[in-house]
Amino acid sequence: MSNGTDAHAPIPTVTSLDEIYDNVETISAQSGRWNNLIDEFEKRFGRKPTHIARAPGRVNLIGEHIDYALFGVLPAAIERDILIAVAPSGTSDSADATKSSGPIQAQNLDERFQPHEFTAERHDETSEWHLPIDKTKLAWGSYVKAGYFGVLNRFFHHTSKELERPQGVDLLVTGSVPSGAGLSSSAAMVVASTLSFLVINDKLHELTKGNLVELTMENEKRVGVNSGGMDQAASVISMTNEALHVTFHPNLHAEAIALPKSSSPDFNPVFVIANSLVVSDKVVSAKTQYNLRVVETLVAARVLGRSLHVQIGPEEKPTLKEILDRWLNVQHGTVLGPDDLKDGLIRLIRETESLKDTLGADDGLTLEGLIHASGLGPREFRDVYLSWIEVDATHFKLYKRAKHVLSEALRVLQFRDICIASTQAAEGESNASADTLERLGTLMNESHLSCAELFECSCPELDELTSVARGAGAYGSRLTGAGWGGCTVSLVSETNVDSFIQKLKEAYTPYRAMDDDQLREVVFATKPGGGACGELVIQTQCSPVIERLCLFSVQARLRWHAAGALYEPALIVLTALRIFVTT
Ligand code: NG1
Repeated sequence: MSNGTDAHAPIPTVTSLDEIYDNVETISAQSGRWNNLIDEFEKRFGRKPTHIARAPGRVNLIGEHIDYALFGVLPAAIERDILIAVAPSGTSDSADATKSSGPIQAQNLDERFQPHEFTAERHDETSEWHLPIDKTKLAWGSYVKAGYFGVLNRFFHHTSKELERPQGVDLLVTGSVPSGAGLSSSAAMVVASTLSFLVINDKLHELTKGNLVELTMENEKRVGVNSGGMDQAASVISMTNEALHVTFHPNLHAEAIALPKSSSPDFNPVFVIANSLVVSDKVVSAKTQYNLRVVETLVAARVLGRSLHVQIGPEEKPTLKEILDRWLNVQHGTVLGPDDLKDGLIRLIRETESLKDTLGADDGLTLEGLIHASGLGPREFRDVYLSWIEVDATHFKLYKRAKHVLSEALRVLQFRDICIASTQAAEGESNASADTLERLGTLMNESHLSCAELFECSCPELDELTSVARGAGAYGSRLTGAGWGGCTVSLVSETNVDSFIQKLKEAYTPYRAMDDDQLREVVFATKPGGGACGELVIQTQCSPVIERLCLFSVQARLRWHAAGALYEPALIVLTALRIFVTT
């Protein structure tokens, strides 16, 4: 993470829902879910949870498949989240306690997801923990294991201290982020499970937010996808009502970007998420889709760099951003400012066009052609580019992938500029106009086209849904997340949100037979801004269920004060949301 204060801030804990959700309606809507989780936990495990970990999903507004090329992206956390209620169940008293962790019992409120029970093993006190994860099929328990594995090997490795044995844990999960929909349910699951194991083993205070992003990125790779880091950063470092410009090179850094607003609902932008209902399973299809794109963009970077006489060591696999920096002679560790980055990208896109044939033009290069273009020998090439990742392809489309990545990186910066200018023009109070919305929408449409035609990560349903959305009045519409299914995000004026959703229902065939509740599950507007809500307001206006949670948190605080620094076991909510970031 960057050296800004954001990277070094501790992971926050909160004790009431008003510290997470910013308006009474949301607190009211969410409290039933939280209370139900607590009650169900007690029914299943015979005691109350000691903590609840929360991690939100995210919508990526623009910047698709460029995080692993180390270019900046612009996601925002959404209200939908993963909650995990947890309580320790102790360590085993058996003689083998140093060789196996306490047992983990993981259950899910959704009956479709079977319970998982596992322990981690190690050869002796100083060896690595062993916790097999099946990468060939999608199992929700794998994400829990991935979080656990990371915590074990980071905090319980090479230790022989009696007290440092990992606790057994009972946990119960509930989630409102649809899976396989590009809203990052997997990262939310890994972040929440990592937080759960950290807090139960009293390790939370040993990590900063930056450490947590890095740890959860590593953890998620254990499930089999070489993800870039956008999702974990968005889930951990997010602020209500703002997007994040997350950059990855030379350090992970997050900048809060206020989204344009207008006092007139006609020009007040709202982002509407719509699920195509095509489930894209990133893990299962990784070798022909996601992981293949990771390899294609890395090899494209080498071939482009080589042609531009950039120095690349034989064992290195630099990303496109690193090649750009070297080509522009940016000093190691120096951050290229947004304007210089834009100029550099424009020049590199031009070079990519002139090197179209070397990069395999539209049809791509065979493996032989690829190795030849890389300038490496066959064995070296396999060692560097194929030994750590499984891919399956006859042709590798370097030109199309590089062109998408570079042009998408440029669009992110242009989108950021429009948001910033719209706030600055009105001296702190954003005043969006039709022109602001049109310009943002155009960038979103261009992004979708590039994903569909150059990066080939769309599908017919996503193309149809984005086109229906434009016809229904959206300024712009694009797929969000990895693609090949999942969700779209559309920019709509506040005035038109209801009619927009109604038009989608009429025009997108899978929505036609849905009733209102079903439709709300698959098409929803991201929350518009709302002021923070004080505790008193919640207590006087809320229903009995909310009161229970609020009172509980108040008692917890009183106990805190009464007991000085000694905090009695009580409900603490751990949240990845509402973390301060540098602007
Ligand atoms: P989804 O599939 O939406 O969670 C994935 C990656 C991101 C990013 C996007 C494409 C994971 C966990 N996330 O997001 O890092 O590369 O695809 O922009 O693999």
